[in-house]
Amino acid sequence: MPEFVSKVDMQHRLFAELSAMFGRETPLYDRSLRVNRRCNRHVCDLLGRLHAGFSMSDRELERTSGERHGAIRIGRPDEYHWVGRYFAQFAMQPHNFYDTTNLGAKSQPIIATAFRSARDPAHRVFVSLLMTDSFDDATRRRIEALLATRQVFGPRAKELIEKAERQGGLEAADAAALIREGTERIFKWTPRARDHALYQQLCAAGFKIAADIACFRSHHLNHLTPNTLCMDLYTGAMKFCLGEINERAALERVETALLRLRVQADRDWMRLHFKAMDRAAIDGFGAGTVSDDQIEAIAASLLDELKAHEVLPKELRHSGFKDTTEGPSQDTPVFLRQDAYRALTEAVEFEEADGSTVNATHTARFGEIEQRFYACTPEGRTLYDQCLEQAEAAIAKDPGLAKRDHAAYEAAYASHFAPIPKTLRELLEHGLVYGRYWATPKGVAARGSITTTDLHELVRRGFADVEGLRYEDFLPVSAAGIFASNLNQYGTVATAAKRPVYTQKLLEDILGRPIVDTNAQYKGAWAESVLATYRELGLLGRVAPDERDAMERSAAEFEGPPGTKGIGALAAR
Ligand code: OOG
Ligand code: NI
Repeated sequence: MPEFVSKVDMQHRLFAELSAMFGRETPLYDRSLRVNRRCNRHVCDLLGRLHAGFSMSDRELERTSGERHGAIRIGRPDEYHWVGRYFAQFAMQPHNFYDTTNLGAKSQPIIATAFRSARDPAHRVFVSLLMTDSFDDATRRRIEALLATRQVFGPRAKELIEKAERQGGLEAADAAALIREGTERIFKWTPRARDHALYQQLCAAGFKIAADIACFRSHHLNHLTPNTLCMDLYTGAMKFCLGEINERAALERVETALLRLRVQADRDWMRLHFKAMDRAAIDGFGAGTVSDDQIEAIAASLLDELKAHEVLPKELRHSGFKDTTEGPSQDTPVFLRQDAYRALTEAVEFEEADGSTVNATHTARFGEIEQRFYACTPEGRTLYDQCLEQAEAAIAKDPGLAKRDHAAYEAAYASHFAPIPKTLRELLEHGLVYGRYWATPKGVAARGSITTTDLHELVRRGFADVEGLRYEDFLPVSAAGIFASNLNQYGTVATAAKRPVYTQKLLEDILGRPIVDTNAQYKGAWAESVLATYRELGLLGRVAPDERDAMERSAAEFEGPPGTKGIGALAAR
């Protein structure tokens, strides 16, 4: 029997190599990783004082910092199909259907899914498909004609994928070759494009997204996004390094971020941010304190390091850092927060049909970063959407505020998220986020004498414990905003005579595989853990039969489609 490489190991290697590739292509990405590393190091210094016993070596920090999400944009359904088969070899399945064609001012002619592992996802890729039928016939024909002449998946990649499907995996040399197909061809940036006239015409008509996809020879990564332990620390640091704010302003932002973190970084925060860390180890940390002076010292030390090593030389060109962070306000730990340095203007050589070349530029690849929080229930999502809509409407009335007075902007933005509670316990008690529950030794010892089945009461009395489920997916509105801001073009209006309606089924047919609905997965993980908790506490018999049935149905669904296992298998760790 041949020895196959584990698909999850292949996934880690693919993303490590994509990260190295992207760093070579884009030096600013590498610098942003270094800035993030310095920020995270200083966060760990603070956490070490706040949680007596916590420490993290540089090596451990590096190991926990490998998580990435990428974004690629595909032009043809058959290419999209191959992308699905490619990622399946890395234990990544399509999760959720995103339709950005109907988001008002932020609409793009794109449908998408995100590939990730169902269980304990490490990396993800947001894969978009350009819907050429949302354009008028003439535009559509030109885009499709150009797309028809490119081949991103070469014979070698297809052969390896077919072999892996046949065998059920790949041996080491083939696995390495499949990863190389990704880093050397499929996701590699090439500064070579085609048909400058079409490029200009598409851009001028407001179809930049189509130009970005159709005129290039590969599915280059648009961005590759690392995680940060503290978004506001990182954005302050990056704005300083890019020369957008002076040292005094930077110090103020960095100190503010650390002061907030001192309050926010409780045990639940630790569980959320260090998902590989042993639960018992986190519970065993003692309560420490961090004085204002110590925070000042940590902030000063970070600024010194940035000044010495990371400030971008004046002559290196960039397009600046965004002024506002996408997602919830800094004090609202739901979904995810994302920010970015703006898309770089890169030299591109267009090859024309007559063999001549045109030197031009293209602006699309940008430098995103994110911080992930708790997964919302449908009720939580509705409340979040309402808050976001109000916040965006208010901010639109004074778009210059964030630049003029960042603190005032933050306060105004946060005020619209006030209806959402700020701690995990409150979020759970209001049914706004999903948790994973388990019985404590104290609870198991009290088995027989416990009478309540109220989960929150069980947690309050120490009979059960809970952690929040981390949000592992994307947000349609943020995603659309990301397209718009990095293309610097809001809203692409469909020009087709009859506006098509796109369905999940359509994308599933293109992929030839089902798309996982992650809401059912989060709910299933919750239900499975609650049932196990009741069972261990001897309370199953007290749960109303219809409630129990519903939970059992959710838990069963959560196993997911064949070949996948739900996130909840984690509960067994
Ligand atoms: C993908 C946009 C979606 C995110 O973080 O929401 C995305 C793209 O720009 O191609 O990456
Ligand atoms: Ni992204």
